[in-house]
Amino acid sequence: MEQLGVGIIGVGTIGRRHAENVAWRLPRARLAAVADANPATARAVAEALGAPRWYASADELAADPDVQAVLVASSAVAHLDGILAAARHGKDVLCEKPITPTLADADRALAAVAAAGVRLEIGFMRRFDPGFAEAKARLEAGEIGTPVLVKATHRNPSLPPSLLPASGAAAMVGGIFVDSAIHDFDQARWLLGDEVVEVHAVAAPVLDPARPQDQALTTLRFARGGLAAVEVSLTCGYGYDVRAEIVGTAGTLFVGDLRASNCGLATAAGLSQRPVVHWLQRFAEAYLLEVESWVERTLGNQPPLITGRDGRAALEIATAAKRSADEGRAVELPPVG
Ligand code: ISE
Repeated sequence: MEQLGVGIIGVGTIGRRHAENVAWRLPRARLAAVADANPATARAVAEALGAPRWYASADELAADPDVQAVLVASSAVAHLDGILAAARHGKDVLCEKPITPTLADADRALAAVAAAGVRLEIGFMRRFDPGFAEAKARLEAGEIGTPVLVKATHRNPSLPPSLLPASGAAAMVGGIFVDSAIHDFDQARWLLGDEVVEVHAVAAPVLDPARPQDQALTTLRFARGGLAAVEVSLTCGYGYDVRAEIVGTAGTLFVGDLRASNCGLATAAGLSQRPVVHWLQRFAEAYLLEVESWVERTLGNQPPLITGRDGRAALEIATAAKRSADEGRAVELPPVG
């Protein structure tokens, strides 16, 4: 059976999950190598998962002849380096969101990918979540008439490590919008099949002015008149809560379930169920399906499903939301060429 030799750059939280999926759960892929800025981490993951080689740099991994395709899962500030390394060595690449923290770097990445003639896929895993994928299919089948409004709820129990000052997130210029809300922005764009023309956002570090913004509300207006309302909270405390409603002229589709399983508890004190507490838990199947799709499309020489242009579009919305929140005004986006 033909297998794709996959090299993974960045084997922290999400990169480790991708490496496990490639090593254990995807027969058409093999873990050819891993790289991490922390060599000890790269070595430990390689040894734990049976990867034959490990590296301390993106370029060394991308140069490895057994690495046929590169998965970039490093911190967002290192995504450009990973994409450029893959392009330099002629390797197709799947890059986690955001494509890069800034639009200028996104344009550099897209130019390098185009010049090298390699394929760039962006890791918006929600599109592979069975619930969201069903909603998209039923929406396209006309079950709710014309979709006109998307309402997104996206709550983390606490501030993600990628936004903590110690993580070097100072370079994450978009904060809550580029790191977190970007999923909801891509989701709304994908579900409505339309481009955003206006963004209006408010955000606040509600708990402590010295901390990064941890609450944000964003309104999106689309070219054909559709709207989206996106709520992101990074301090909800109770679990990891991602839900959406897609309102159409003939009905509404609902997506999302906070329950970790269908096991509940009933006592004299009342009813209770355990919530989902982490995005790896909530989107475990989506992450596996996302990489499986990328492996199959790469082996089949097919174009990316979620393109670099999709990645840039979501980043443009997130960047505009950050600007809107900072400047206290709506921000218009240039028409899509
Ligand atoms: C994290 O990087 C993710 O991608 C999660 O889906 C999101 O909920 C979280 O806020 C981000 O930090």
